[in-house]
Amino acid sequence: MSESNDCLFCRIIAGEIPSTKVYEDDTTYAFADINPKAKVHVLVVPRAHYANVAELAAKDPAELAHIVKVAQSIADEKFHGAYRLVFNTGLDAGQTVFHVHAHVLTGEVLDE
Ligand code: DGP
Repeated sequence: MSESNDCLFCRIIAGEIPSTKVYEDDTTYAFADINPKAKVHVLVVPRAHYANVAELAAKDPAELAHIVKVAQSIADEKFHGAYRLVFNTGLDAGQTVFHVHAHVLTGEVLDE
């Protein structure tokens, strides 16, 4: 089975599984988290498959910087530029989908 058949987020990026799009460009896709932990909870992902943020940083640091820029622009639009950016990395840290994704939490004042 190919990576995109195996990987939930590859299938979302390919449009095989529906999602609520927030932003897209040639390299990056952003969509609403199915289980929001804040008023606005967006997942920002590279279209290319990397398992986690460390792999992305090593192989395509420009894309990692771009993901931060996309997160910033979402927060600029939704909540005067304030946001929390989380990359869960590893099963024991709560990573459940092994296609790197930035959680962007914004839209309201966040608890610590
Ligand atoms: P993590 O635990 O860091 O791997 O985050 C995975 C996130 O993905 C979690 O917050 C829920 C979200 N998620 C899982 N399945 C789907 C889905 O089918 N659609 C959407 N929009 N989000 C999903």
